[in-house]
Amino acid sequence: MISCINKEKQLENETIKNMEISDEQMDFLGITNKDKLSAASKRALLWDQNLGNEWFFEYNVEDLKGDFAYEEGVVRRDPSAMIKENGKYYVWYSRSTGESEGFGGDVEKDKVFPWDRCDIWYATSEDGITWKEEGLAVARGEKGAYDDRSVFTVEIMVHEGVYYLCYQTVKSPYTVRVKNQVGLAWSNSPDGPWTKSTEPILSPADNGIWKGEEQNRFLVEKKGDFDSHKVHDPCIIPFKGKFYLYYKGEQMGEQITFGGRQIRHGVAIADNPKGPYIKSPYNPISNSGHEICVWPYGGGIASLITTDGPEKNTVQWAPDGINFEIMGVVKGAPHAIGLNRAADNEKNPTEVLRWGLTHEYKSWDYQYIRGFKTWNVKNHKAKGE
Ligand code: AAL
Repeated sequence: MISCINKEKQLENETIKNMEISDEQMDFLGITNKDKLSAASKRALLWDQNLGNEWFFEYNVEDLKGDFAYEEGVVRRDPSAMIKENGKYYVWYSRSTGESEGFGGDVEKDKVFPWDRCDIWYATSEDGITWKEEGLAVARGEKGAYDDRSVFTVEIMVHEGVYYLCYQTVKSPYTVRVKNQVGLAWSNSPDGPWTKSTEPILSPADNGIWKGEEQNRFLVEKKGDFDSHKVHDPCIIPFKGKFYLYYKGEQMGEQITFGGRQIRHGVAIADNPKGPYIKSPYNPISNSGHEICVWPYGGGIASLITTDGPEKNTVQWAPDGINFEIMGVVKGAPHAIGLNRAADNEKNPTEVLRWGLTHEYKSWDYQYIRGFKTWNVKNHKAKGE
C-alpha cells in the first residue's frame, strides 16, 4: 500500500518538476517559495485552476407539513425524485411500520431493518411543503417471488408518456448474506395502476465467494466485483438516446479504508426503458458515495457523492455519464435526496439541488421525509461585514 503511494508521489513530483509555475498561481494559492513546495502545495498545484465555485453549495434541512410531518410508528424514507404532473409534485418512497430487530431476532418473522417489509407509497403536494399521502403504488410480491420480502428505495423516470418506477427488491429470508435485486414497474399515469416486471432488471455480480457457512458478510474467499453483494439505489436517466441505470454497489467482504466504507457506484445501460440493462465494463464509475443522486447537466451527467469513501462530499460531472471528475467539494449534503426533476437544470450546475426532499433518522427504527434547500456561496462574510 505504502509503495503504491510512493509511486504516485514520484509521478506527482515529476509533473510538478516539469510544470511552469506562474506568479499568478503562486499568489492565488498563497505559496511562498516555489523551490520549497510542501506536499500539500504540490497537490494544490495539480488542481484544475479553471474551476469556479458554481458547483459549491451549502444547505439546510427543514420539516415538511401534512402527511410528511413525523408520525410515530411509521417509516417513510428514501424519497424518489419529484415530478410535476397535473399541477402537483408527485413523490414515491419506502413505507413500513413498526420497530426493527436487526439480525439478532428471528429473520423469518421479524423486521430486520426500517427498509425491510416495505411497500412503495406515493404522495402529492402543490407547493412541495404540505404533502398528502395518496396510498400504495407498488406492493411486495407473492410468497416465493423475487420481491416477496420488501420493495423499497424507489426512483421515477418518465419517458414518452410512460411512468417507470425502479426499486430495490429482497426475497425472504432477509439474512446478513442475502443478495438483492432491482425491479421495475410501469404505468400510463402517475396514479397507477402499476404493472411489475416478472423478472428483476438488475442483480449483483456473481463472482464473489463466501468463506464458510456462517452469516458473516466480511468472510470471503474472494470479494468479487464492487457489486457482488448488493445493487442499491437504482435511478434511470434517459441519456444520449439510451437509458442509464445508475446504482450503488456493495461488495462481499466489504472493508473500511482510509475513506470509510468501500461503497462505489456503477451504471448499466439499455436501449429500452424496460431493458435489458447491461453493466458498463468501466464499472465502478465512482470510488466513493452512497445513495445515487444524478442529473443531466451541460450535455453530461452530474453526480452528488456523499457519506462513504475518500471522495465523499463532492459534486462530480462526466461528459459521457461514465468518466466523472470532481467539480466541487462541499462541507456536507442532505442524504438520500429526492431531486426536483421539474427544475431548469441548465440554469446552474446545482440548480436541481436548490430544493428537494431528504430523509432523516428520528431514531434507528423510524425515519421521516424532510425538505432541504441549498444555495451557492460566493464569499465568506462575517456578521455586518
Ligand atoms: C439506504 C440505501 C438503500 C439501502 C438502505 C435502504 O441508504 O443505500 O436503501 O438498502 O439504505
